[in-house]
Amino acid sequence: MSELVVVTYDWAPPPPRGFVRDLRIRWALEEAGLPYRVESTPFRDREPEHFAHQPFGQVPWLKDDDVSIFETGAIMLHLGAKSEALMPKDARGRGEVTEWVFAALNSVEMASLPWALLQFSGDTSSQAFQLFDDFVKVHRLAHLEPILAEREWLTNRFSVADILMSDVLRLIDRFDGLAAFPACGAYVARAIARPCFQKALADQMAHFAKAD
Ligand SMILES: N[C@@H](CCC(=O)N[C@@H](CS)C(=O)NCC(=O)O)C(=O)O
Repeated sequence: MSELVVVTYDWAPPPPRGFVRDLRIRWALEEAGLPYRVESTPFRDREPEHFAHQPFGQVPWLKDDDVSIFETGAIMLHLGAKSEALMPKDARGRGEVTEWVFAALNSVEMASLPWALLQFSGDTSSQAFQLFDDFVKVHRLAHLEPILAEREWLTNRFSVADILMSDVLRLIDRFDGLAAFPACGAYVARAIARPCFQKALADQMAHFAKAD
């Protein structure tokens, strides 16, 4: 069996803890029951070695023996191919999961991330915030809501798509953005009630706390 290593920062300031994206990878690996270890890279002084693995100096990346992969979406697809707990093997099932992986990152997170950053900086009265608020709520959550009202998971079973979508929605929820979308809120609650999410979260919190 190959050696799987999740690389994240050695430390992070308190606000993003619990939301640093290595959590997505830890969660998937826990769901798959694949053994892995976690390595640290400096948060403050990012070395050339870091940029060689992640061109923007971000985290996480995954090492799978001599393969190194960055971008959480790409890592999820890589892990999905290793475990049916994360991604079905049949072409239809794989296609459905893959489209929701991209929807989570490319259709929802592309708007929710600037929305959350503006929330975080307290800039909620600007025109820019109004633009992203409409984008997230009117053009994304309002469409996701009836879908999630009828389904437990995005496809007919839990998959990497749910890890990504629920993590994306979790950040919106952090700033109360799901208040008018109860099915989205219930979906996040279902996802984070999973023991594998709870373990991943506790492990990430302990990892950063250790470096304080
Ligand atoms: N699209 C990337 C985003 C990675 C990302 O935003 N990582 C954050 C931590 S969650 C980071 O490293 N931020 C520090 C920085 O951008 O300098 C992915 O999904 O892997």
